[in-house]
Amino acid sequence: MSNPRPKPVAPTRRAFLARSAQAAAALTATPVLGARAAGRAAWTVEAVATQESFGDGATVPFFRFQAVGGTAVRGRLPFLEATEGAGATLTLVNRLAVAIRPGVTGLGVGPLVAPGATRSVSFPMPPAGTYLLQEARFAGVSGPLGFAAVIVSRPSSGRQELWNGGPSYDREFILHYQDSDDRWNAAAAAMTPPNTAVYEPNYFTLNGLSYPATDADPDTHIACQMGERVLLRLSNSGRVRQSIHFHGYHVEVAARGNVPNTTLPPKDTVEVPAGGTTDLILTVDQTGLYPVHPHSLTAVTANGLYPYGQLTLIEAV
Ligand SMILES: [Cu+2]
Repeated sequence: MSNPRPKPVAPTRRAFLARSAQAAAALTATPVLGARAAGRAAWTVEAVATQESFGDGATVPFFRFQAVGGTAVRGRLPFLEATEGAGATLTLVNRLAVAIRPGVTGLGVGPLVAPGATRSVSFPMPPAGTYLLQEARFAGVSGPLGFAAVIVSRPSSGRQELWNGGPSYDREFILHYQDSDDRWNAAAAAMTPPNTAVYEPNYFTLNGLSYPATDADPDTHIACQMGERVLLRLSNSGRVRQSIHFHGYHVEVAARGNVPNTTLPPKDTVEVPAGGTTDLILTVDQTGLYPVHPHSLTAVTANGLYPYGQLTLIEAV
């Protein structure tokens, strides 16, 4: 009541769904072997096995999408962006010993990519918003194992706004949350199926990094200035439903799952469901250094040791 917000201007839900359905049909219908870039965006990522070190001294096997060539990154993860409606071509190089399959949340799945193979899939960029590239063959497991990349579809207006006529912003940060049970990772690294009946996550990453590396990376250390509107694109490919807590500020929930929010008031804790996205606007109304972290304290540890994991800081001057 005390915080009137501009009413979001959005496509109707029907129009949004229709356009998403078109994009989904295109993604599944046009896998192209060895294709050249058909449109304005061409991204190449490799699927690789990695060994990652954590603050408790452990080294844990992970499976990652890794950016190749001119593909952008945020932290350890590829970052894929293009304008809505533009043609996008994703090329996946599979360096693993098992076949995998790329998928984009809300759009569909691409072709199976055999071990050692390279395949491309082309699709029109969906309506402006935040999406996830995931590994779809082992859905439900591959996120905790480390596979993820954020895809941002920019509005055709070319403005710094979430969608045409939507909330505007001065700066943007991509914050992707993943939780992992290292027993699952160890099983997968040994080419055996994880015991999916038991999931007790003990390692937690933000853009593939854990604190203090998150705070050292300018893409997760949220530096901003008094008076700015900062867009935070949160997403989650772990299994834990995250409740991200802000010290110092209340944030506006701009959209959840790319559906504009018209009901929730400004909040200091926001939900990011497993497999979901939540776009926030932080209006910088005070200076200082403020933590941002999941409200579940285990997520701010490395196997119980504090403070590591999915902690980062807002630094407002
Ligand atoms: Cu706190």
